[in-house]
Amino acid sequence: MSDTDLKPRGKVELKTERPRLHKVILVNDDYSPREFVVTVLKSVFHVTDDLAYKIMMTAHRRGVCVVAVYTKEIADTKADEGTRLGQEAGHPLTFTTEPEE
Ligand code: TYC
Repeated sequence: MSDTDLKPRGKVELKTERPRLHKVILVNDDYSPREFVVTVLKSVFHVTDDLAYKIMMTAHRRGVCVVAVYTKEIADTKADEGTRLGQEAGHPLTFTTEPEE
């Protein structure tokens, strides 16, 4: 018999944690045309015209607006896609991401 007793002592708690969600944030600027921002929001985030307009106007008035929340990888991909569409059209449109609390 070995000297090492490997029997588990006490209860082992198995916790499955949900992956932390990340916010995609639309950042206001002075140059991207409003209609262009609405078009990008609709194509990348599949929101209605009405919601896209509200998100754009919130960012326009307050400086930023949370567009949606996703797992980190999807949030980063969507933020990059929106920012890239702006760059390709010559606009400084910017999306960032940050983890939810
Ligand atoms: N502020 C821009 C304008 O007046 C419109 C705009 C809104 C740009 C939201 C970016 O995230 C943005 N043309």
